[in-house]
Amino acid sequence: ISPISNQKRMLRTYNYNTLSKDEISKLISRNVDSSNEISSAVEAIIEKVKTEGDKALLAYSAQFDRVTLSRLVIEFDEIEQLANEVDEVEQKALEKAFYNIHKFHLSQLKTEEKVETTTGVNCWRELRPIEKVGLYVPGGSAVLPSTFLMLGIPAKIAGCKEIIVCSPPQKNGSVNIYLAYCALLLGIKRIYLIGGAQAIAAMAYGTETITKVDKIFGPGNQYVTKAKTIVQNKTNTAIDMPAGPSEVLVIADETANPAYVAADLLAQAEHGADSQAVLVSTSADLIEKVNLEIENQLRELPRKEIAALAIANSYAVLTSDLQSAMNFSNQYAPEHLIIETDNYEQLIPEIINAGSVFLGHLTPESAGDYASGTNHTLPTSGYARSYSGVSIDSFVKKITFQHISKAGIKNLGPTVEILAELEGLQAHANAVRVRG
Ligand code: HSO
Ligand code: ZN
Repeated sequence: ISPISNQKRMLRTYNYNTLSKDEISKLISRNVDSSNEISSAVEAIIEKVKTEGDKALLAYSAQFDRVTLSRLVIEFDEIEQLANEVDEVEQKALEKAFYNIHKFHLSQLKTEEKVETTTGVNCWRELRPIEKVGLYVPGGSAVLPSTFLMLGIPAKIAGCKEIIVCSPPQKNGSVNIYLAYCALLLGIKRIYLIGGAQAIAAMAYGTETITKVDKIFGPGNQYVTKAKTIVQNKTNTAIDMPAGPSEVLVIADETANPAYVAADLLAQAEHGADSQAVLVSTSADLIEKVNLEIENQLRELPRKEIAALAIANSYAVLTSDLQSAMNFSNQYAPEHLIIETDNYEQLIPEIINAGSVFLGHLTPESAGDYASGTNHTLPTSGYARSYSGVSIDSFVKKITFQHISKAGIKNLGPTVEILAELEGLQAHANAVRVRG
């Protein structure tokens, strides 16, 4: 696929009008494990955890985390001690985030009305929490206490009985103090020091110390994501979604501020070298200015090496109008969509595929990543076409109920009998007839 011009710029730029269908599908495809390399490594890890349990977990932390662990779990008294080390300003910030996320997620907990579908026949749904859930909190190149809040809060609100939390051990063989503080806020009593694909395997199969769970949640690197998809197929443990390397797509027109757009792209890029930050714009001039801004802002970032790799793995698309920009975005199905235009409202009905949307010039993705209230565990790699982000719904089952009265069975019975007979299922018809 040939980009528009010389490639001295940070972002390769393509012209939407000249891209063929094929080129677009190449451009939007990401994280395909074509050689199955990741798959086979992860299969081996899962097998070892399944057969050797805790012994395998300890061996993997020595191998992958380079820590020799004497225990796999941090208990509550140690959590309390660690949490004490968080300073007051940081505590307040974590509490504010907790409050907003809690408020937004609590509003999702709704009781549905009973429906009388026909006289004497009542149908309804009731929520029941998933009993045992496993939360994976990443801790590779960055420890993410915010992810702990994003998973722990809906799990608690939903009323899950057992909440297993796994996160990779720190170099000192313990847990990060901010995770400890989040555990206190959430009322979670232990944290397991297990990371990577081995944590997913442990929660799917259970080991001497880890309880097998009904559903596993949380983002991770490509190994973690692959492990989630494999255990979902092999066991009766479900997963939230295949959440892989993080990504953002920014739609911006000439009304956008290039410094804001660049900052948003870089916020994504610093997550990891495999992250992707895509700019779709109606203005060649804006793309040019954003490139300059990226260059300047990148220089100042502590994680500039990582961010630069991700930017090299990213691109810009020039479109002739906002509708085409939205068409591209819908095909890409981004985890995060930021719309930096004055008239973002007109575009809302046109959004078909996106995990979470940020509207206007003053709404950075970072707000949603941490503290506005929405969840940041979202479908990546095009899965926003068919998956939603994590919410209360992810932690509950919705069970349907029905009750039929005397009048109801008289009213509905004949319909059921006819349908049973036309399917040739006499016993079904009888189950109604004996009640008549
Ligand atoms: N952007 C990430 C979430 C995150 N950002 C955590 C910072 N910390 C995936 O939505
Ligand atoms: Zn982020």
